[in-house]
Amino acid sequence: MAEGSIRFNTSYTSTIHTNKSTLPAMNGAESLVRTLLASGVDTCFANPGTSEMHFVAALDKVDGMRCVLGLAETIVSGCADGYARMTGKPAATLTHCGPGFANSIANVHNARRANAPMVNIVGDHASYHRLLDPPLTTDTEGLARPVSDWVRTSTSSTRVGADAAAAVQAALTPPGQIATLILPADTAWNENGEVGAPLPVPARPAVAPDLLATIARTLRTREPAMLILSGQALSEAGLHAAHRVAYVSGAKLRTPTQIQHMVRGRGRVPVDRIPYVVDNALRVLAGTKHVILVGAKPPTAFFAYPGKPSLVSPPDAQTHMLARPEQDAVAALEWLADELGAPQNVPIPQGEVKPQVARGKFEPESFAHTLAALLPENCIVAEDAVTSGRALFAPTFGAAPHDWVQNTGGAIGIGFPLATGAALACPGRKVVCLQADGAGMYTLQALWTQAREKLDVINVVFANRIYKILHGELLAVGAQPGRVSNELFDLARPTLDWIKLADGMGVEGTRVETLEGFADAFRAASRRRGPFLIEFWI
Ligand SMILES: Cc1ncc(C[n+]2csc(CCOP(=O)(O)OP(=O)(O)O)c2C)c(N)n1
Repeated sequence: MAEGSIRFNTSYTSTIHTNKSTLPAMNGAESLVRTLLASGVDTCFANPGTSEMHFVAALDKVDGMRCVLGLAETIVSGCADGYARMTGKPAATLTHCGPGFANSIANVHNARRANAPMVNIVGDHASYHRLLDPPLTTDTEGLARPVSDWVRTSTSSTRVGADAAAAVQAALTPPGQIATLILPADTAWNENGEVGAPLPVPARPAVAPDLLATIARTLRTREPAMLILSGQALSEAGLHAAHRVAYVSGAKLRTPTQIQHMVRGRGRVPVDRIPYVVDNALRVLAGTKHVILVGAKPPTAFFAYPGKPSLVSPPDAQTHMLARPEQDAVAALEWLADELGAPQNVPIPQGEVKPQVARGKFEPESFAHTLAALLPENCIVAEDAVTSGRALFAPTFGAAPHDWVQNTGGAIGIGFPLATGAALACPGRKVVCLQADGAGMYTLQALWTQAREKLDVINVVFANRIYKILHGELLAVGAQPGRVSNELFDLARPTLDWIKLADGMGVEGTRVETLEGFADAFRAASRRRGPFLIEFWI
């Protein structure tokens, strides 16, 4: 499709009729529900309050929206992220006024960093009431703006439908965006609501042929090159095309340190990520003359450290932007592979280490081999494992085929809700949540949603009872450990009991202390349906 052309996404519109003349009069809230459904948004993660009561009543009245309660707003947004990453379409979130939305922000930020489409509906005070400065009054738009690509406050019930349709359009605009629609309560309860017609979604712009030709010329020089693949390039088709390019040109392939969604496992192209630790990242990119970005940003360290570079590519390397995140990276890679004369089918290398259940205490590497041997076919891995996950990526290339979603924005506490949203999006698929304990404490309420919705999730908690990464970061910035840092990084006083925490929210669990114990527990959990938690005491 030509650059800038508009595609109408008919799959979302076929079953819903929006003919005004056939519908009785409705308020703004009902027009909102009907518009969301007409635009293909049929799942709503919610934590409502008084200003959203008309929306809740409209959800009672109109069939078709699956509503899921999250017991904190950051669960709501994390679930919507997991749902969007697995379906490619937005869920709605429903939160209460500025403070409720503010609670959701960390995981809205993570979703934005994953280019996940999301439609946030934020109820607010009625416009005339706001003037009196009641307690929940705040600058709701101001809170929404930094984590949203599109923000609007509806000004009348008649506008709500059209605004909601525009929000869905914004969310679906490539590469996937955050749209936040703020609804003063009177826009929801006033009559004269009108259902908004679904709006066309822009297609991914194509990469300019001249640019592709220039990159083909660069690759033909066979100077050391690395393609950094992100977003659409980590789909089956994207990886296949990138692998062909690498095969004919000798270019290396990597992903950024954080990935939003990647298909992986046996038979899929194994592409490792750029390591988190700066010195290791520098080693991986050393000698590279051409860094070719495919939906990715220039390779930048997570943090600055005294005396270390921020960019981990060599200073003399040339950086080329093959495809921006919103562009059609798959078509660009396919063109490049054909232009370079790559065969259609290039053999996919098998992982060097065979997946195998290891024995003994937890070690990141031996755990990775163990997990690789156990991951069920076609499962979804949701990872927020922090230091316990550092070695997971490469050994699991040899696992059964699976999808991997991960914390992309660095705001910890995404694993449980991401897994919950993914499980809701993909009934019938096992979800494996890999969650560090400190990060897990931010969003453990998602376990309750898993239990309530009977979701098929195996939650693995790495219980090291410490903010382990921060010990390393302290040294990395050149500081020394002391009494206060030890106190601030310690989670052992009192000890968190994950079995009891899970039990209190309706999720059964078991504690393991060895890799063989983990393997037994994981196999048993794989055979049953519904949520389960394995606390790995490490
Ligand atoms: C929202 C948010 N708050 C705080 C931090 C800072 N932070 C980064 S890692 C970390 C501790 C992680 O500990 P844990 O989850 O137990 O993993 P471990 O380091 O033990 O592997 C903290 C507090 C952050 N990244 N995001």
